[in-house]
Amino acid sequence: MGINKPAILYQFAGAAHAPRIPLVGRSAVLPQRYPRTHTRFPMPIFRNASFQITVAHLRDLPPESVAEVAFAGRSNAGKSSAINTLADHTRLAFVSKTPGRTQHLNYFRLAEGKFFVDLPGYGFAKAPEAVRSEWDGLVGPYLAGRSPLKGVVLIMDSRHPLTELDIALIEWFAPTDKPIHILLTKADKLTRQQQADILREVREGVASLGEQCSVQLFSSLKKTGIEQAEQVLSRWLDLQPAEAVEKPPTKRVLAPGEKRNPELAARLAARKAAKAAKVGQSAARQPDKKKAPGKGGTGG
Ligand SMILES: Nc1nc2c(ncn2[C@@H]2O[C@H](COP(=O)(O)OP(=O)(O)OP(=O)(O)O)[C@@H](O)[C@H]2O)c(=O)[nH]1
Ligand SMILES: [Mg+2]
Repeated sequence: MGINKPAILYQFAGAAHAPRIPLVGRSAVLPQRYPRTHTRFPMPIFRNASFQITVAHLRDLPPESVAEVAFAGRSNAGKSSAINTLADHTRLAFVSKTPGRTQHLNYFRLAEGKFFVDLPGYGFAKAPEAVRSEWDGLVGPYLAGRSPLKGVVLIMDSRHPLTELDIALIEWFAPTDKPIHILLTKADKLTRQQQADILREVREGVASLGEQCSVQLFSSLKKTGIEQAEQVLSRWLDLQPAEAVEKPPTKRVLAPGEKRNPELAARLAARKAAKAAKVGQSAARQPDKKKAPGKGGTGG
């Protein structure tokens, strides 16, 4: 089997005491085909996410956090991509084709005291000893003992779900009684039928955990599964859309009786006039534009 023999499995020390989760038949590598895409009309719930801090030692965990959700999973499964997708950002969390790039705990602030935490991946056999021991000293104790941690989003490549290490992580985290939400990501690489099969298979695989563990399909590439994930995570974080939207207003509203600075008012009026003139010009040009052959467009 193509699974890296778990070089870091020993880190899940509690695994032996936890109930074993039956792993039902796993599919081999599946052929690539793209499913229908969906358009997203997002709630702005995680869209104000901003990078907060990288944590390399437990003592540096942000004390102001009241609620956080950690993204765990194998190296290269798509954790950082999922954070970017949920935040509707292309480069918030660092995404790489090279496994093992996220090596510390990266905190992304969503609202006052609320965070997403991007964790280093596990199962990367080539990671240097120092990186692997970080799991021991940092990620393991963090997952087991961090009180603001509300739950774990476990990211799995939907073509290779529930690897030995994923199961070890579930068994190790389950005794905390905190919820686990599995994102079967890269779903764009499966057909609709394969997606349905994998979803059923993984649900059956974790059924013994009952409501503590939920499962869904996801694709950062095709932006699917976002609303479903948003619903779960905003509930965990007790985060309302209004709370997440903290952007300062772009226009300053004048106080009652306050007069606009005359110089600024003149500049604004000039800008408005220039804009109106530009719109008028382009409207006048429009009939000619229609007749011209389109450059690389769909018309002919
Ligand atoms: N097709 C497809 N590719 C994806 C998707 N999500 C992530 N990828 C790709 O998978 C690779 C790894 O993605 P990352 O988000 O960096 O994975 P990670 O789990 O954060 O990896 P580490 O930080 O190394 O543990 C990148 O090349 C991504 O572009 C997806 O939904 N569909
Ligand atoms: Mg990453």
